[in-house]
Amino acid sequence: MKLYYFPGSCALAPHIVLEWLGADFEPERIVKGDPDYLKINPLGVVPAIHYEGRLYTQADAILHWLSASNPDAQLAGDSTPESEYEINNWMAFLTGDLHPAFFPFFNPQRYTTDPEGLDQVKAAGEALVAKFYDHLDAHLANREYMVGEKRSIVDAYAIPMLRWGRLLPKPLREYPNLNAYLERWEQDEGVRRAMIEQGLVKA
Ligand SMILES: N[C@@H](CCC(=O)N[C@@H](CS)C(=O)NCC(=O)O)C(=O)O
Repeated sequence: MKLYYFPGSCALAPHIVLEWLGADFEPERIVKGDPDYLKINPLGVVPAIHYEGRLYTQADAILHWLSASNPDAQLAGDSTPESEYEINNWMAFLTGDLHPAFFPFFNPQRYTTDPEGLDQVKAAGEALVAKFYDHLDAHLANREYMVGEKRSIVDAYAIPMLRWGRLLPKPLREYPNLNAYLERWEQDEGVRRAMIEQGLVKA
């Protein structure tokens, strides 16, 4: 199994889950726009996993697939309709609302043809992230996990989404619950192994 990633990207989420599962896999670092990678994944984005002749893409689908392939680990709730809803609800929020809210900040040139307008696009992205961070910060008050009482694929995906917050002008510590949650998870053994492998922290 090969995991394609850019360091610190949303591919950190499946990387963490693979570490939690103790999976036998090889992380492969990609350079954005690499023509060889475009032959493998024409969209050029990560994460992607190559396994038994097939390419698996889309973080949400990959995380559910990893969890379903390793049911004993119970990384996607307890299979009740209520827990399924909670997992899917938060995955949709993180992958469909929060992640894209960062795009205008990271890649403002994709959102305007006016070179003078780049700062305004970035500011609009920051405002959107702030709205979603407020929502998450309220959710995480007095909670150890994003969903229920044990770790799940939602925690794995929340971690890179909160690490990105450190790149924004507004300090992450202004969201006390997000900051505490992230600092706690960054001490987790599997999370640390994934971050070390991606070169994000020192061993
Ligand atoms: N919908 C995709 C989005 C993947 C995505 O945008 N990944 C980012 C890294 S976090 C990426 O590869 N960006 C490179 C680019 O947009 O060129 C998913 O959830 O997997």
